[in-house]
Amino acid sequence: STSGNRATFDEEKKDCDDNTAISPSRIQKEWPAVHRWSLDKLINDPDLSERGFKCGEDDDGYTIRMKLRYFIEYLQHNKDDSPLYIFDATFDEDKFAKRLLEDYTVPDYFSEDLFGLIGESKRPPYRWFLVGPCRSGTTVHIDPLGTSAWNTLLFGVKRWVLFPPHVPKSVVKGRKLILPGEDDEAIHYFTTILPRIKRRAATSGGKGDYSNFECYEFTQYPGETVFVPHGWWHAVMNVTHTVGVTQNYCSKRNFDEVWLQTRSGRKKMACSWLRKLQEHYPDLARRAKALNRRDRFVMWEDDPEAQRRYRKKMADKERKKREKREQKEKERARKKEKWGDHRTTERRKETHS
Ligand SMILES: O=C(O)CCC(=O)C(=O)O
Ligand SMILES: [Fe+2]
Repeated sequence: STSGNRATFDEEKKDCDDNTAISPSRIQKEWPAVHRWSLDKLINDPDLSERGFKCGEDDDGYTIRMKLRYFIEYLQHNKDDSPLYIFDATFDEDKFAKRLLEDYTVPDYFSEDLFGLIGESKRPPYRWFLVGPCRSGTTVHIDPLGTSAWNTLLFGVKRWVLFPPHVPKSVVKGRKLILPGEDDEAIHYFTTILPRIKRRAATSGGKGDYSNFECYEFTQYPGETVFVPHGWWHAVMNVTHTVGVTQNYCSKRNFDEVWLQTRSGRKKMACSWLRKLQEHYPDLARRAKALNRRDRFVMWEDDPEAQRRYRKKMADKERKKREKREQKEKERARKKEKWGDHRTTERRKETHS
């Protein structure tokens, strides 16, 4: 993180109220969330303020949670270049935090939800409660499993950029435009890398990787919903503190793409999904099977070799996890032996006496 980002960011903030290209529609006026999801209300919300929400991962990929009350304090006081961001997909499993589900409803446009056939506990994560401090963001990516998404902002301001699927990964990532030692945080992407990408696109004469280059930049305000079509690259930066919600979904329109990615990305789940589709949407099950025939794709349950590989992979994963845990415990024990259990308290006592 370079402090240069901060300066550029403050500059950007001044002129980000243009509203170009894709104009999000104002459709969420009746949600209770409109009144409940301001920072002032959230910090005093009896159902939410004491609940832990996922706001990051440690170096080993373990979830970091923080009580909402503490996170909002952190958000208001931190000076981090790229702050933590609440991105929580399991609030519905908490007896109190699941109240959030009463605060909004899925917009009519996006009501079809074919993964819903699979059941809450088995389906891939699909809805996130988002609380983003100013300057936090999401680096450029495509959403998983061919899903499309809607993203509604209730509080604050977000800056977006979208690239159509035909723009190559190396271009959207700015691969050849990043200098050694530059970081890959969202704020740096918006302030530095994206302008370089656009400059390069403008000077490349529409040749090579930059042929048909397109990107759409716009600013999202409270009450507005952004639609992210499947396969589109996108990045987001929180221009102010923000609160929002996003859901990913599979509908008839993106079914083919979702099927192709799910059958190989979630092999076991794809089998039970196909059975459910067969029951409730026979036309889609036919489409899935036709795609399998076209590609000579063999489903997991018909493929003993894949099952063996899968079991081995899971066993390896489990073993690695166990080893890591044991390693951590050893380290902890070693530190305890070296410093004792209450080093800081003891020292404080000494200085006071
Ligand atoms: O609101 C954001 O930060 C973007 C979220 C997003 O793109 C995602 O969840 O995939
Ligand atoms: Fe996304």
